[in-house]
Amino acid sequence: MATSKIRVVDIHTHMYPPSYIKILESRSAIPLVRTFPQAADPRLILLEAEVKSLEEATQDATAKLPGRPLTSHFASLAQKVHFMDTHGIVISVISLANPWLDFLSSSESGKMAESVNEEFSRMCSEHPGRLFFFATLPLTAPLETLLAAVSHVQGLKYCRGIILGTTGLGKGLDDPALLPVLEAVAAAHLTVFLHPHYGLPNEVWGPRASAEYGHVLPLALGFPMETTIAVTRMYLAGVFDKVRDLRMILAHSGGTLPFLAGRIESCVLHDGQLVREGKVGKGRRTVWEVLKEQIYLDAVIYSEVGLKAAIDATGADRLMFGTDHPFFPPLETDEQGEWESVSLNAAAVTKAVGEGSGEASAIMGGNAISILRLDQD
Ligand code: 5CU
Repeated sequence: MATSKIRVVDIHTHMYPPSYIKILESRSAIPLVRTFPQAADPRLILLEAEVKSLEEATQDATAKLPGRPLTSHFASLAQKVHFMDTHGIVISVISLANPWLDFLSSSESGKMAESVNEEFSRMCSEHPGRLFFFATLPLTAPLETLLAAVSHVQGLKYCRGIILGTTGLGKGLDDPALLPVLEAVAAAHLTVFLHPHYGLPNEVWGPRASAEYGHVLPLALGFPMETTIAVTRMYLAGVFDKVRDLRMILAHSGGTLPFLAGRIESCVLHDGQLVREGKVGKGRRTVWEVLKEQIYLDAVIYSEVGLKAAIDATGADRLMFGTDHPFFPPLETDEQGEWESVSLNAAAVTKAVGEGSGEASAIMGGNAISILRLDQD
């Protein structure tokens, strides 16, 4: 990456620690890891959209392989550091990848969260100053366990926030039962990194998708729409007003929020029910205001067009570079070399705000260092 003198920080970068991979290997429903005689690497199968091809490959050894190869990039810390060094990344804020602990029973998730968070903490301590992490919460556990998990991760030296999916306790992020958790997270000064996993229902993609369109529809459209819907529900439920100290980084530059915020605003203003119920009166913070006051966006959008919309929506001082490593590896060049998915995001920043500009330096690392306190141990 052409980023001389800039301290590059990657805030969107995942891992599955070995203990988590073990659980996936033992499972028969997604998420799971499965080996196939025709492939060298095991396959990591995560998404609902991959279930059909999993069934087909299980029955027919000539069928296309489901999911994605589970390479060393997913679980090896040495590989993460090699990736950072290859791309000039000085600091990474690592997080467990989707679907986190969502599939564990309420009796299992508390213990697993504790051990995964300790494992991330240990990994960070092996590279002091270079690695920080977003912790994982046991969302299927009882409230008491969840709140204890927030206290636990607050005390972990390298923890700077929590990674959160869109399901919350099972009913979404506008669920009033989730408020005590969001309040505890905000009070602990932990930034939420909101990340999608479930996308949209499979039927939306049509009957040709599984055989012909690869992962494009669920990843390019399902993920961003999921984030957009989750945050809009939070906004409509007044969650941002109820938890004013809540700070959220939205994955993939906020899904489609920067583009759709104006339409959301207009729909609110013109909604008879909301107006009748007094929800559109004086004192209401607009979506735009919430975006500028409580939301940060990552810069994982791969083009300057999307990035400019993100900058317009929240301000260049609220955007943070990310790679989405270990997802989107190069398919035709060496995985140990430079990744095109990374250079696309870096180039988008340069094209949007100008090479060597103060804004470029802020987005590529400066913002993350100050927002996530990465210059403090
Ligand atoms: O390629 C994928 O499926 C994914 C995923 O599951 N999670 C993610 O963060 N990026 C890509």
